[in-house]
Amino acid sequence: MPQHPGLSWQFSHAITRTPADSIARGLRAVDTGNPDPYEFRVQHAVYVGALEAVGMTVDVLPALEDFPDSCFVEDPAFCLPEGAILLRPGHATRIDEPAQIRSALAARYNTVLEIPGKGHVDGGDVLTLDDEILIGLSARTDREGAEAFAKLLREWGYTPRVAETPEGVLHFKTACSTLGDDVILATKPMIDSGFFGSRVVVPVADGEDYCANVIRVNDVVLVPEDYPQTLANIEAAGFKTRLMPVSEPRKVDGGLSCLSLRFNLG
Ligand code: CIR
Repeated sequence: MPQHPGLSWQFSHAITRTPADSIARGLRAVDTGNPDPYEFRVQHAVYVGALEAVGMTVDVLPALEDFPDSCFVEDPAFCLPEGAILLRPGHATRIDEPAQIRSALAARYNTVLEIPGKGHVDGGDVLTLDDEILIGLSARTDREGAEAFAKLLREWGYTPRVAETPEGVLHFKTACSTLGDDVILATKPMIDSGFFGSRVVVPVADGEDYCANVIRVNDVVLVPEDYPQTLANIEAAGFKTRLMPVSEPRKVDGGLSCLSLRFNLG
């Protein structure tokens, strides 16, 4: 029985940040060439347009040259209807990003908290479901951060659960996404992990792992282009889709969820 139906996909607002020229030296696990900042900004504008097309108000923050990965605004904060929580990203070059996004959150929320202590959490490791919030331990999110974050979520009446992100996966949500209440898109290792219990799991096709990161926004699922089999699986599960160009964010391990903070102010 969902406790918060629509929590993971019904949104009124989003915050994004324009990619800086410095995105060309953004972090990546495997070097397939630098993203082109101009082309990245074109793809970012398409993404913002897609969020607006489903009825969301989108705040587009200015580029921050001193923070190459700062267009991935999902990582420094987490948003719920009750308020926003500033996180503590786990990579040294990103640790000051929460301070850079605080005022944009304060413009939309009366309540902006910080996770206490010294632990680390990247927003990319947090999967919101209708009945619980999964926090994946990863190279970026440690046990201390996950537990401190979980405590705040409990105080707001949510049910957090700490899980292990599969080996070699950057973020928990690199390998799975929510498609709807009780419906998840996930790679095979994620499915095999048993994290998702009795929920419906739509599989990511073999060889299409990047396509595990999609976003359901109101009545549409935004899906990276070039992954036809996974697209077909999502559509066969009954979801309306819209394809997004992602060649540039992909070069720096960024997916569609990473490019926005999405929230519902009613
Ligand atoms: C990083 O490694 O931090 C960025 N290049 C990519 C961040 C992707 N964010 C996410 O999955 N939430």
